[in-house]
Amino acid sequence: MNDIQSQFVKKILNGAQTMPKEKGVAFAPSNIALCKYWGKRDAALNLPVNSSLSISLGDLGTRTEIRCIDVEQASLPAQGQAGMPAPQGIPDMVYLNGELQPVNSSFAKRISSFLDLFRPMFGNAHFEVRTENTIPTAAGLASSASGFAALVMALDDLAGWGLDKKRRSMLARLGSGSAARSIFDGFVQWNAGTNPAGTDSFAEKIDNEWPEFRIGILELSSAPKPVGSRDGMNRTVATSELYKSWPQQAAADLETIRATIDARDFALLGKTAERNALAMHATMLAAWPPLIYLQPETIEQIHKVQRVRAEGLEVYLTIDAGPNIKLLFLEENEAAVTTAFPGLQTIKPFG
Ligand code: 2P0
Repeated sequence: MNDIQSQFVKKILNGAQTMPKEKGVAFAPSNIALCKYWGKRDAALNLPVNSSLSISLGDLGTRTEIRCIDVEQASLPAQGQAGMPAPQGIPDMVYLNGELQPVNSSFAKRISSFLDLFRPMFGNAHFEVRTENTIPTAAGLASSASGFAALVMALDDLAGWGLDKKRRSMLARLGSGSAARSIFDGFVQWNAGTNPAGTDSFAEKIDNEWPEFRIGILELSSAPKPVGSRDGMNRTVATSELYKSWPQQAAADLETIRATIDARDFALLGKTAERNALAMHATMLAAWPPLIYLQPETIEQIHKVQRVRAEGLEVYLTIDAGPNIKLLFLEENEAAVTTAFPGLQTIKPFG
């Protein structure tokens, strides 16, 4: 974490008083983008090239508890430098689904590094973080989105800052871009913004519920990804000729999807979301070295979705930076879709 990020956090907190209670607790949902975020225009502030639109997954997400564990040592002057990394020897204690994560694990390091940005407000304390994912880990759903959203909300609860959702969204964005969207339920739009300072890049709720909306998770592979999405998007932006057309397509798709939510036009929503996801994968395929998240099973299921749709079943798909497929359909077709795709895990985003 760096100075630019520390300054940004200070600006967003805007002098809010930190009055730590015993622990902070929060839950944030996972989300699936219908119009994808792919590419950064600023790595330090995690600012996206394009705006994105997602749907949050109700009670599937991350629950986080956080408490300070070394308040006494924290007041020692040697540790009093704002924005400095955690002092040696007093690590944060990071638990994932009940298991203490090794200090050097990528999971614990990523969380500790994010907490470095907030440590000065807590007298440079260290934290115990307990994170529980209610998303089945094997489902291939990103946990960084709900993870960083829940972490920011839990920190806010611990400190008593009383941040509004816009500020929470901007802080969560620093941890992981898609976390900006996980601050909200239902349909969510993350506006890319244009301000280099990053103060207009945050998510907002789209106030429109669609109770019949269903998402089906088709788990095809739980093997670790060869390239994480952060490196993947950087490589795409740097090397893919096709990426040049992405910002324009994403902007148009977002407008269309937004309108289909208002108009309850599921067919156009599904078609636009599916095309958006495949266009994102096209930019990846055109990168060098090529980024191929799609596995043979993924391709097979893409063809199957096309086939059952041609036979009259209204089902569409979306795919993130991985091999698994998420199906989009309405309640009226739930039985038929489940029959066509055995083993599907169906989610009701609106409860
Ligand atoms: C999305 N993805 O809109 C897109 C679609 C993956 C493909 O947001 O670098 O983990 O932490 O900002 O949020 C995954 O990217 O990336 C993602 P960072 P993040 O859901």
